[in-house]
Amino acid sequence: MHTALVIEDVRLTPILVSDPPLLNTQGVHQPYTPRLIVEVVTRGGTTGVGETYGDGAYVEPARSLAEALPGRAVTDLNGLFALAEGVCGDVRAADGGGDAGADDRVDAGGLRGVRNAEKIRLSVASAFEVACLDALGKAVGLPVHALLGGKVRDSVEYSAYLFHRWAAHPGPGEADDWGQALDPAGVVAQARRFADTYGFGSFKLKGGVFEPDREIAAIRALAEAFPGRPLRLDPNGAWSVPTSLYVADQLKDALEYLEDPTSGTDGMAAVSAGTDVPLATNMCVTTLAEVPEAFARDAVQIVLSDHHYWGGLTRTRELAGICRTFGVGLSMHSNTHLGISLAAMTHVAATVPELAYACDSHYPWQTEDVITERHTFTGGRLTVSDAPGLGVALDRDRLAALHRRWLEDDGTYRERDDAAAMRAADPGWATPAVPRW
Ligand code: GKR
Ligand code: MG
Repeated sequence: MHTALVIEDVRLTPILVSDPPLLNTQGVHQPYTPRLIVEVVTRGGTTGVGETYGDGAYVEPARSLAEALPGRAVTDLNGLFALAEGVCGDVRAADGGGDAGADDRVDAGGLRGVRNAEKIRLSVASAFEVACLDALGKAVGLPVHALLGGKVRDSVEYSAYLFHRWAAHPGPGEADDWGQALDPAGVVAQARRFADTYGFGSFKLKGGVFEPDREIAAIRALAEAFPGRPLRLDPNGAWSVPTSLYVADQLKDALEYLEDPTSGTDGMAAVSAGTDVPLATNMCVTTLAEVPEAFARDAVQIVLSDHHYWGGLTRTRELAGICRTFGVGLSMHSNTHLGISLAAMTHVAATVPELAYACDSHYPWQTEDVITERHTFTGGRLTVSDAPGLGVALDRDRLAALHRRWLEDDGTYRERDDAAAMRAADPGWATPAVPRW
């Protein structure tokens, strides 16, 4: 083994990142959201970085993996996943006391599909995999995309991620300068600012917030304001099959795809059978176990991969191969994330030939970061970095400040809970059952 590539130390830094009041079907984003930053330090003195979800269910198994990793090589990615399976085996214990029903739970209140032990383990291991690839790339002087087989494009297209939103979180605190967007005019104004500032040419609206006709009107207003531009609507499974078919029919001339209109494979298959509007998902198919049935029943036409929960960059490429085999499209999902994950998304997206849709990214909503130079979208695209590794550097002062915020938090924000945030404005709010409409 090349000793310079052996892992000497692993550092974990849980942080809280500020987040604007973006609405979804579960409630509203909290003022702060948890993320976990992983650093892998080699004997050769190279540090690689990774990032993943930061709720307790992820941080606890990450600690076990961090302890077990020293002594292994950053090249041993297969060994990393085997190790994760061994040392993070008991993730259910970290996920609510070993409840046997944990496999049936949904993630983030129902926004990210099934929540099971394997998915949590992969989401944890993904940050270590990205950190190993970053360290390896830096050590040998190659960008991460080269370690994944080489880029097939020099830039990656992203879409504007539009949200209905409030002007500010309830209570004291500073508001950003976006203002509220609670109707079609507000959504169009937000889209215009995204287009003017970042050059985005396609638009995704987070739906499931208001009754479907109001969201249909928002998409119609976008279609009028941006004729011919790809538009997507994602209610996170909030609609029944008949409602989904109604929306699909109303918007069939306007939508590039409809994302997770309804919950579950049965529902998605029924919607798919009743419309020609393609269906995309980051909820119905989020694990390999869900692939065979969903693909056999043509329940989804596009999988929105999230390298965190699919287990990293090499496994995202395996998913791309599976999608290619079955003629299913591939694009990329995003949850609140920082610049390390955006760099990782861009490297892997650059290596997948069939990626034919602009990827999602929450990044423009995140004004805080842990890297020294924020990514800049130009013409709606990010240039693929050819610098060694991911091409990002940690800003240690920022990292320390965001970690301090996590340390000082009384537990209110250490778990993402959009329904709890909604209760700050509406004390009677309960997590809505699906279908809502
Ligand atoms: O940030 O509110 C949100 C989104 O709803 C997010 O949680 C989802 O996981 O971005 C995701 C999606 O596309 O469904
Ligand atoms: Mg989605």
